Amino acid sequence: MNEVQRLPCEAIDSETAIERHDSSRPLGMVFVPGGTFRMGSDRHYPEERPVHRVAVDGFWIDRTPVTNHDFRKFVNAAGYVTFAEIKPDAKDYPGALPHMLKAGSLVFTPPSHANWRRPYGPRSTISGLDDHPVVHIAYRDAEAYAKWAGKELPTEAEWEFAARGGHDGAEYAWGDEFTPDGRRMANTWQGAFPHKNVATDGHQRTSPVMAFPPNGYGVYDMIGNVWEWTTDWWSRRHEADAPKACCIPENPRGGPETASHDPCQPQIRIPRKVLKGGSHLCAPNYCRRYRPAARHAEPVDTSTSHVGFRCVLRERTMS
Ligand SMILES: [Ca+2]
Repeated sequence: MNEVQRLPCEAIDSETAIERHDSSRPLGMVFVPGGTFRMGSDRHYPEERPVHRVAVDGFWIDRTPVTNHDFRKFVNAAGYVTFAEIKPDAKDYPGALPHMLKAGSLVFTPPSHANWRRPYGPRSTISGLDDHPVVHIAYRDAEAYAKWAGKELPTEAEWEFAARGGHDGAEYAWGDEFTPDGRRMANTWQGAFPHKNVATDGHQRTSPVMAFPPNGYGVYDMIGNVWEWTTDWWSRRHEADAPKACCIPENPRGGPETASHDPCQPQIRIPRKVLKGGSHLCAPNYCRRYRPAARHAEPVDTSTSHVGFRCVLRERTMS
């Protein structure tokens, strides 16, 4: 096992999110003071470029991704049914063969008909995975949970700012070294993806949300474990850096929905959102996206075994 750093259970908010310790501190959330930071990276994939300055107001963010325990409370209270549990409507997928229109979600190792209750297919359960991130969550499922909890989903800029933990411009959420002093800081993939997962970090699949150390803001699991939804529509690259400090974008919310479609599949008009943080499937030989600047395009109707989410609260929402 990896070096597990856990807080006492009571530190995890297991009650409804809008309940608070006092009038100003939402349970299970961490305050990220606002500021200006360098978003993106010029050292990796094209979609992370260019590095550009962005300003965000202060906000609260969930200390961990939403867990199976949290999500079950929502489903039970609201009677909610996730996207992966509903049979697709043929009119939403013109040209799809009838046998393909089945309820389900994508899992890295093939079994079909997976959903959040059965993350690895029909014979799997989430028993014993209460403190793991909920997975198989389509964008609208994440939105529905956030609304129920009295919260919102983060923008890409908010998410990346929180993930950096005050290490502006650093490669990773904890600094410039991937494994400082040989220590594993996040649940990623060790070995050659996809055939060999040696799991020297102790986890073949998802891990408990506080299994690795928090970042500088006291936030857990921003990197690795599961990708996380943000509200921004996908864009192929970032805006250029502002020529003057006066013109730095404040609280940017991404580009237009129409630009988020996949140009390689023009017949499919399903818009895509930005995912952040990488997952337990990210391996050095395949996808070095276990960094705050990394981003990935995900169609809003797609849910998989390595995508989850967390929520934020903005000051104006609280007032
Ligand atoms: Ca792992």
